[in-house]
Amino acid sequence: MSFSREEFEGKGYVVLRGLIEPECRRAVQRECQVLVEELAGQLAAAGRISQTFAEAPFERRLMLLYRDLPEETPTTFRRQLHLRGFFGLFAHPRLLDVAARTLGPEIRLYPNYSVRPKLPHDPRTEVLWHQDAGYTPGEAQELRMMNVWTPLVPVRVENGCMQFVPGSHRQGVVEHEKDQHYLRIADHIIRSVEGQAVNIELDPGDVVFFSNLLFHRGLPNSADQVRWSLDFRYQDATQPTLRPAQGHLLRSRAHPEQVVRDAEHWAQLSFG
Ligand SMILES: O=C(O)CCC(=O)C(=O)O
Repeated sequence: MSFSREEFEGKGYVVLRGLIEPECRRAVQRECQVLVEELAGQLAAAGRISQTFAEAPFERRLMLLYRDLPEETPTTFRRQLHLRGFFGLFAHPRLLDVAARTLGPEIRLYPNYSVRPKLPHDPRTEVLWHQDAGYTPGEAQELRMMNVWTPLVPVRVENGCMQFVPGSHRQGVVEHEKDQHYLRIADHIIRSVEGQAVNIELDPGDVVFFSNLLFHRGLPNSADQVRWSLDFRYQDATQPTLRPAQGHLLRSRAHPEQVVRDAEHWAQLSFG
């Protein structure tokens, strides 16, 4: 399945099925398991849990670890992602090829890359209607970016898939209001288009590219397992990030010596 730039520009998103190979996904999942193992060790050492659920499946272990500590459940991992196994996904050649067709030859990983373990019935993980650009101060509509979202488990409405409003990226950056955990698009703007929302149901290996101006949200998870996913963003690296952090260069004709070389190099760097 190939990427259509016309579709991306028309709808504001494109789904590509089966793009990430099992080997790459397994490497990512192994690193997520390392993160969970670390948390289990910390909770056990602090006497906060009586068992570490070492045999529990990936989809359930984090949930079991925190079942008596709901307020403390991690909702995102960011600073922890400089582990070797994440590099193959963030710098996946096919993802970078797609990004290069729209953004050009200078591509950075924008300093906003996350793993989200969306736990069931946790209000802190219901991501409200927003545009990513709504979170960036200044001239965010000028940023040439492509967002990527990909799951490690099958994602449906029931376990908290994303919803998009097709074509909404053409409205520019709209008014956002502060809610308890997230920003959300002002009611008078979202109300008129919410009925057009589509569910973005994906399987492991599938990827969705979407505009940083697209109206989107992440539904709550009402299943009995963790909805593991990753979201990250590519940007034309000739532009400023409009954030204090500069991200990491993944492709460059102008400055090849500054590109993150490989997984070892990635693991020596830090978030930002
Ligand atoms: O994963 C989710 O539920 C929401 C993610 C999101 O809003 C994003 O990637 O911008």
